Amino acid sequence: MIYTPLCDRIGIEKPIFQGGMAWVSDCHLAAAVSNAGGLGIISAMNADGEYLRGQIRACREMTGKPFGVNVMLMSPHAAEVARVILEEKVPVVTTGAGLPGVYMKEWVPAGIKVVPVVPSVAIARRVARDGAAAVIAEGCESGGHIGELTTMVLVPQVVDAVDVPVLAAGGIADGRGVAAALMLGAQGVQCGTCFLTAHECRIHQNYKNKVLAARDIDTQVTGRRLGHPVRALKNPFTRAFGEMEYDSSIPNEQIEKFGTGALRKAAVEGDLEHGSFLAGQIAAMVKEERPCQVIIDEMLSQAEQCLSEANRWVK
Ligand code: TUI
Repeated sequence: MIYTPLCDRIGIEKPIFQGGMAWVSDCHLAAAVSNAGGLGIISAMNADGEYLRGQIRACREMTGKPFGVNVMLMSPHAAEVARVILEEKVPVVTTGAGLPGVYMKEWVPAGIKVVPVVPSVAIARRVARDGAAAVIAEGCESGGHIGELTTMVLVPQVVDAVDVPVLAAGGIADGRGVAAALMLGAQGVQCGTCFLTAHECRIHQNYKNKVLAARDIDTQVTGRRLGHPVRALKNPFTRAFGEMEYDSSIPNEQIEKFGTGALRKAAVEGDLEHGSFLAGQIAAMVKEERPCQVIIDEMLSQAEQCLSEANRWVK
C-alpha cells in the first residue's frame, strides 16, 4: 500500500487526484475516482454556478467519499463558482490558470482545503503563504494550459520551497511515474490524460480513440502568442491555430475567436477537424479503456513494485 501524509490531510485512501478537465471531468468521472479511493474532481470549467451546484449534488448521490471541484480562474464565472463552493461545503478545491488568493480568503477560514496548481516556485510560495493545504506542481508535459517547466525540474524545487505536501502532475500515467514523483519528494500525483479513456469518462469516443492512437510526438502546444499556451493532440485545428499564430497580420482577437468552443467540439461532438483534444505528452502510454478502479489500483501496485526495487543499483 502507498499511503502518504497527503492522504491524511485530504481524507483519501490513495494519493491520486484526477485532474479537473473542462468538458471532461463531470460528476460521473469524479465519483468513480473517489469511489476507487482517489480524489475525484469536478471541473467548474467556464460554466456558471448553477451548473456546478447540480454537478456537486449529483456527485454526492454517487459517492460518500470526499471529492473536489476545480476552478478555472480565467472563467468569467469564477466568483460565482467560488460562492457555490462555499455554500455547498465542498471539501477540496483545486485551482488552475491563475492566482486563487482572493477566493482563498473565504475558502480557507471555511475549512475548505485549497490545493492550487502551480507552474513555478514563486507561485507555490505565494499560495502556501495564503493557506494552501497542498500544491500541485504541474509540468508542461500536461495537457491543457501549461507553464514553462517540466515536471522533473519543477517538482523537487517546489518540494524544497514549501512546507505543505506537493503533488506532481504532468507526464504521469503509470506506476513508474508515480514512483518517480515520490522520489522527487512529492506525496501524491494528479493525473488527467490517463482518465480520458476511463470507462466512467463520458467524452465522445472519437476523443478516446485519438488518445489511444497517440504516439510520443503527437501533441502540439498552441496559444503562446496569446499568453496562454495549451497542449492538445495534433489535428487540423491545432495546425490551423499554429499557422495563424505565426501570421503577424492576423490580430489576437481573431485567433482567440477561432479557439472559442473548440473544447466542447472535441469532448461532446467528437469533431476531429475543429475540436481541441487536450491531452498530455503521456497520451502515447494510454493504451486501454479501463474502469477508474483498475487504472488507480494498477498504477499504485506498479509503483509499489518500482519502489521496492528502487535500491537495486545501490551497491
Ligand atoms: O489550468 C490548467 N489547465 C487548463 S485550464 C484550461 S481552459 C483554458 N482554455 C484555453 C485557454 C486557457 C485555459 C485548459 N487546461 N492547468 C493548471 C495550470 N495552472 N497550468 C498553469 C497554471 C497556472 C498558470 C499561471 C497557475 C497559476 C498561474 O499564475 C500566474 C498568473 O499570472 O496568473
